[in-house]
Amino acid sequence: MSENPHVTKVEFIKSAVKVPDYPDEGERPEIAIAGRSNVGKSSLINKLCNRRHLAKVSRTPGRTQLLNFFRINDAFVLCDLPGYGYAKVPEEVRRAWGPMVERYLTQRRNLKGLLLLMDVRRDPGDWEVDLIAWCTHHGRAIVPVVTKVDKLPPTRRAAAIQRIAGTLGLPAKSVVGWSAETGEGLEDLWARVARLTAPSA
Ligand SMILES: Nc1nc2c(ncn2[C@@H]2O[C@H](COP(=O)(O)OP(=O)(O)OP(=O)(O)O)[C@@H](O)[C@H]2O)c(=O)[nH]1
Ligand SMILES: [Mg+2]
Repeated sequence: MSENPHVTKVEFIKSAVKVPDYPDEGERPEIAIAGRSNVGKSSLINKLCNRRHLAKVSRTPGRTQLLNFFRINDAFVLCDLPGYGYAKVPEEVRRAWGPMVERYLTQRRNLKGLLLLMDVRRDPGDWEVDLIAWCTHHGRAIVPVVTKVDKLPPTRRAAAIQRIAGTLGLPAKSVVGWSAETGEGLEDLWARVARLTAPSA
């Protein structure tokens, strides 16, 4: 894998479900990675951190079922959230998703914002729109990230991103176009992460 000059140190901290089990990272800023199942959350963490197998990637949607915490450069924390909306996980797991993630989003004190991942080939639905509204209401910053742009020919990417931004009611330039396959969007994403985790943010 090519060098990523932004990353000097990456540590898996722990997995957790309940609030008392979250790692105590004090004031260290944290960013959560949210999105539908299979959208590429774990792949984004791996690419962002320049590690192949840090977060578990799977062709089988619903692989990540816990909150997974990673400490980056001793400076900030990434939290890989379980994917929303995968039908084939057991009913009790599916029912637990909402409360687990909602507790995290409302109670995690050092959470600075969310990367909201959406597949470039899909229209965002109510879930994404509701999550953005919820974050706005609760004062959590959102960075919209359109994933798997390598799946579309370059000539169709801008229009797809424009359409997704339009559905969300956001300016197209607020959306990061991303590919974990090619690394497209890496600099843009790092700039957003740096801004969110800056001491004054
Ligand atoms: N072509 C392409 N495939 C991708 C990209 N990102 C992820 N994938 C593939 O999409 C599948 C799902 O990726 P994951 O990173 O496991 O997705 P996830 O959102 O963490 O999934 P859950 O944990 O199940 O919610 C895997 O087969 C990845 O290789 C991308 O940018 N481009
Ligand atoms: Mg995952």
